[in-house]
This record gives sequence, structure tokens and C-alpha cells, in this order.
Amino acid sequence: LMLSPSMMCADFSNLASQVKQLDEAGVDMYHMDVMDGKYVPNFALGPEDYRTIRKLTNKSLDAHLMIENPRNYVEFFSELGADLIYFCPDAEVQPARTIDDIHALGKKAGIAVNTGTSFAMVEELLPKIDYVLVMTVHPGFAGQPFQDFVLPKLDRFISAKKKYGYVLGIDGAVSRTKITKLHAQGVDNFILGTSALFGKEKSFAETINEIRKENE
Ligand code: S6P
Ligand code: MG
Repeated sequence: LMLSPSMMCADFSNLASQVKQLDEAGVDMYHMDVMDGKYVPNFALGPEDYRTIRKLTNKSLDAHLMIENPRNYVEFFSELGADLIYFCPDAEVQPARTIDDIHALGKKAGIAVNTGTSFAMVEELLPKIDYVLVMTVHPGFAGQPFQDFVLPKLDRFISAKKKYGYVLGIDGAVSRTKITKLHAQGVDNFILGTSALFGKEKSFAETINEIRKENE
């Protein structure tokens, strides 16, 4: 079970203490949403946020690139300290080349499978990638409704895991109920935003401990 807090949901007026609390709560990896206002109708974490969070923790950071032509920016995010780079294959002219570039930088490569991207559209890339992130909301914003219609597609990624050996995650409206159900079915990594972790009465440590217990 991998638990990855989505940092665009953090309280940026208390960023250092938020990261400290998340570190101490034992999260696995920080999820860093990057949006360009073009590929998705919103802007999210930029290089300054990235540098700041990179300084505040020794844990791994991903970069979830929701941007056009992501290949132009893999080196940029690699230098900012991303250990794992997800991109949207449909935003790229030659997605297989982007994967090779990420690997050439010594980083893990992931694909983000948007709500409108099918299993078949990315199947040939699966032998090359380390991580798959199936979007369970339309990319762009926190706090959106879970898209049940992607579940049959998620099943196909769960089945194909055995063959290709990637780490499978879901991102978007990931509640504790969804974690319990989908972890049992074979999902490994859960992106925690407003549904499960941020803006709650409970401390991060309490929430993370409870989720780990529920999914032992
Ligand atoms: C959405 C983004 C996600 C959100 C996450 C927030 O475009 O990629 O990582 O930050 O969905 O979580 P929640 O529970 O508010 O949907
Ligand atoms: Mg994300």
C-alpha cells in the first residue's frame, strides 16, 4: 500500500509544518500536480513550489504533468528533483520517446491515463513504463466527483499488472472507502487529496495510521 498526498491540496500558508507532519505520518511519496492552463483548465504547482517541497523532505516526489508536449519539460522537472515523472500520453506527439527521455535522466517513468484515455490507447507502452496512474476524476481540479465509468478500464490495468509489473495508482476523489475496495482488488498507490486527507479535523498521522490499519 502506497499513500501519496496530493500537495496542491496542502495549506500553503503552513507548508513547512504540513510537510513535516506528512513525513512523520509516514507517507510514501509526495504527489505534485503540474498544470499549464492549456492541457487542463487550471494552473497548479510551479517550479518554486517544487523547489520548496524538495527542500522540506527527503522522501520521493513525483511530477504529474498535465501539460502539452511534456517531453519539453522532463529534464526541467528532473532537475527540480522529481524521482518519478507521469505524463499524459495523449498530450505527446511521440509518447514512447518521452518515456525513453525520462529513463535516460535516471528517473522512473509513468503514464497518467485520463478519463477519456482507453486501455488500448496505451497498451503498447506498458512494457516500457514503471508506474500507471489511472485518473478517477477529469484532470484539472481537486474536490471533483469520482468517475465510476473508469472502473472497467481500471480492471484491465489490474489484470495487466502481472504481465508488465508496473505500480498501479489511482488519482481523483480517492476516499477511504474507495481505498479499501480497490486495494483489495489490486491497486497499489493512492493519491490522497481533499477526499481522504486534507482539510480534516484529524491529524495526518491519525488518518494515515487508520488507512494502513484498514488495509493490512
Ligand atoms: C486532479 C489532480 C489530482 C488532485 C486530487 C485531489 O487533476 O491530478 O491529483 O489533486 O484529485 O484529491 P481529491 O480527493 O480532492 O479529488
Ligand atoms: Mg494528480
